[in-house]
Amino acid sequence: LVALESTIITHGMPYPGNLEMARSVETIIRDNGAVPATIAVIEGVLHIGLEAAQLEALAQTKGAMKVSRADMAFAIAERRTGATTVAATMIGAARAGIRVFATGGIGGVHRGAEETFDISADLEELARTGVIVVCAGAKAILDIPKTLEVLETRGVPVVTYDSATFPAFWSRDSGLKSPLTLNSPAAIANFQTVRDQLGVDGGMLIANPVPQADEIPREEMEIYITRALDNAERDEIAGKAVTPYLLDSLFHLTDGRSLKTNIALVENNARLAAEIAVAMVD
Ligand code: PSU
Ligand code: MN
Repeated sequence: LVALESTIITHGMPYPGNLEMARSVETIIRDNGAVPATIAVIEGVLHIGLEAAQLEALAQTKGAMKVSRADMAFAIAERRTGATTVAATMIGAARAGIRVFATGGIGGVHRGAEETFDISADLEELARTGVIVVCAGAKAILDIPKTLEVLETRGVPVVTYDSATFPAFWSRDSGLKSPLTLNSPAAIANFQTVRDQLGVDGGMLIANPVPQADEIPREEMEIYITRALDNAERDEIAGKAVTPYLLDSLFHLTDGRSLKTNIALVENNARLAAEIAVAMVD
């Protein structure tokens, strides 16, 4: 089984690209011998795996909550519809016994966190919940060095797949050395087995660089990121609205071009996550 998050569908990409992505990652996971389970709270019920019609409705819904550890139970208790972030999806996956999860980018330490204290609950969840999260690194809207520092402090292994440098979402290289590197799904599965044997709990982050053909160079993205951050400051965006605001700004600033890369990298992560899930039961 491979878990998939739903905030990326409701708050991370515009319709209909979001639905196209949500469907294609499920197909890719099946084609690679695993079973996809998109996780979301729908009218107060935590779903581990969505029917086609539910996925389609979620992709078009405007009012879904963005739920994380703090408010996932609130959404259930109040019979609300909530899309799960990386943190909340990890909680749902662990509860269902799913050990591998594919997404695009994780939340992290925001630029300026020394003033705002804006650090994603995803990092804390990685420290405590035993799920392997496959992502394409962290977006440069974040402070990537500080994000890696927090992961190290909290004991989260950061493993880049087949590369010595940590990727930065749209770009293959953040300019930072990856703490760890492994070159096969079997080696990742084996690493997890040894962690289990040692009694080291908590999650692990697998960073999978975007395929070269789909990459947008770092210097080019930086121009748009600076503008998106300026807009967020001007509009006094804070709290859980920050990440969705920045993602939406970037889609507009790049004229939708970043969406193509975003879909390609999630698909790439779905493939690797399925391979890891298969290797873990071998
Ligand atoms: N980063 C992305 N795309 C996303 C997200 C982050 O590149 O869709 C979403 C994920 O669901 C992630 C959440 O868990 O945003 C983090 O939000 P916050 O920074 O508010 O913790
Ligand atoms: Mn935040």
